[in-house]
Amino acid sequence: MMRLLLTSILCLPTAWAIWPLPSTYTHGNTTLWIDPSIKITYNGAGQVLESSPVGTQPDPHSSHYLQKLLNTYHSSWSGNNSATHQVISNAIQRTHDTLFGKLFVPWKFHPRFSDFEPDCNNKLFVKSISLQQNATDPADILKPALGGVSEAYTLTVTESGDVTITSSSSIGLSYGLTTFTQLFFEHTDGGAYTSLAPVSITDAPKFAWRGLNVDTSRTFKPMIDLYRTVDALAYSKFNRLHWHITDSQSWPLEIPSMPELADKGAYVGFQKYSPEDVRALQEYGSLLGVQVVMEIDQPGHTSSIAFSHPELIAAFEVLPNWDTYAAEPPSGTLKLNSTAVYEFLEKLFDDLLPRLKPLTQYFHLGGDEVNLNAYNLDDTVGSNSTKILQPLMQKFMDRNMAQIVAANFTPLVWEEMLLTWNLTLPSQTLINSWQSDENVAAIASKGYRVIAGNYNYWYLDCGQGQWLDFRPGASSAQYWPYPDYCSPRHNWRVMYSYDPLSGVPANATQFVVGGEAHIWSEQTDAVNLDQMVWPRACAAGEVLWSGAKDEYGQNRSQITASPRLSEMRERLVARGVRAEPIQMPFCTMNGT
Ligand code: CP6
Repeated sequence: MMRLLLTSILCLPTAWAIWPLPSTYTHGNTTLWIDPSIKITYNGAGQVLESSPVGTQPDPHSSHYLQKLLNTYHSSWSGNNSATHQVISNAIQRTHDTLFGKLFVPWKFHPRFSDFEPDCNNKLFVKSISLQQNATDPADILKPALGGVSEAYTLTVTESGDVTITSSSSIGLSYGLTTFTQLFFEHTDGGAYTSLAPVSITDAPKFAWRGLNVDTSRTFKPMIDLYRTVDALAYSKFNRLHWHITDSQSWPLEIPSMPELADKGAYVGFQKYSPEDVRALQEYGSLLGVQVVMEIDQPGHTSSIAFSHPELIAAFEVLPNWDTYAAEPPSGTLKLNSTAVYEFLEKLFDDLLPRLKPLTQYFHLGGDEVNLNAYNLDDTVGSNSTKILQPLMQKFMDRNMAQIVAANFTPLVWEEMLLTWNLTLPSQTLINSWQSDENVAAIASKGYRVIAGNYNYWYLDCGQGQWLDFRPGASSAQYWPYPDYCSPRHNWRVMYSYDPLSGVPANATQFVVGGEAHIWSEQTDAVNLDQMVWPRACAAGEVLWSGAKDEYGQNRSQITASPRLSEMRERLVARGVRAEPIQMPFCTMNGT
């Protein structure tokens, strides 16, 4: 008896495979099936939408699937005040695709040879799925967070098959549908079922800002890969794509008023992002609740500008001691006291900001890793003294900030601008922290809103790596070959154990608006992007949605998280994201 009990506990198949974990939930063990003829109805804003019938689904692993989605989504985009309806109708279509597309619902991990599947006789089907928006803000897709529209939702599934999702926002309803799809598994005899009815979920995010920072300068990412990343972000309930679009190594961003920037700065002619590409990604993200926040990093991390405007850059490609002047080769920084630089930035932002504005209220001005020594070689400064540089940096950022704020954006900067350079910044500035928990606490204690993402936990490309160079006498500063950037990588457990609130005084936690995982891309391009990001980013995603602590105030259990994350990984793979496994099916099937 004891043995039986123990076996049944140890071998308990994962009953609950929702990722991220909802705030509160209960479920039973009644089986419900779902059929492609199911109608999803929406009755918000005095209008009724109904789901369309399902067509043939292409293979999710081919780019045709995403292409099909993109066509649907882009053709339905209008950007006007029916945006709420666009979000809902796309969410409905997506739910159909997810539940009934080929292999879009994975089979359930289960103890081997166990009788784990419900029998197929007398199937009880989901009868109705009703989306109820209890208040309507037509602009709700633009501000799903930070004092805007709520992302909270409720989901109930009755034992007899009536499903109700409620929210005050379209994105909330969309999240409810996402959660709903995660109740289902594919039966080996065909069809999709859940064995969890009745279900009752009340859910809302812990943090308003849940982001992934993607670097497209070190390596270029084709648009299709960015779309897929946004899709996976939305499915994991992230709401920000921080697009670190330019850096020292390449400038892939087309600026119509200065075409030379990308003509000379992109690695190659076809590795560019056009204004239409940028807009299309914003639109795609908006429909899924993922706001695209663009960063033009400066004044450091800008040497790619020198390919077209050498007169604006100091300390460009100083060989072989680039590391005296920059964090990474090639060195090069915008001159700090130059009218030409000011005019360049003004022209750049005048071109870019009005185009971004309709679909985001944020703009990231960079400000990380500025090396004082570079200004020894800057003919407009000629010094590395903080006393001389600090006021110049204040003036530089004041000018930038004035333009950003005048264009009605909320600015973001990396934490060095506040903590290292002691700049006075507009009080609404969001501070992107990366170096330590102490810094998060310091920023919050100063009363600035902070986005956490300690590099010891949430850098997807990095672990406790070291640079080993076996050439006698060689140093990491030697320009070529540039040593392995950073390895090994943090595993999902490390990411899962990070709490953005760690060390933050109780009276300052409200300033921690969320966090970001980062995929710096020295060694990540489209080929390994999915494997590098997924499913480890989901670990950060759950911390940001559900909080790092469980109901007892302890770090969430990795023991219960691992089978759930394994299931989530299968769901990502099923929708065409090449997420890597976190453990053997053997482990998941044995309930560990
Ligand atoms: N690029 C930029 C980077 C990094 C940062 N900014 C970085 C720094 C340290 C590590 C990893 C990445 N590659 N622009 C820091 C914000 Cl360990």
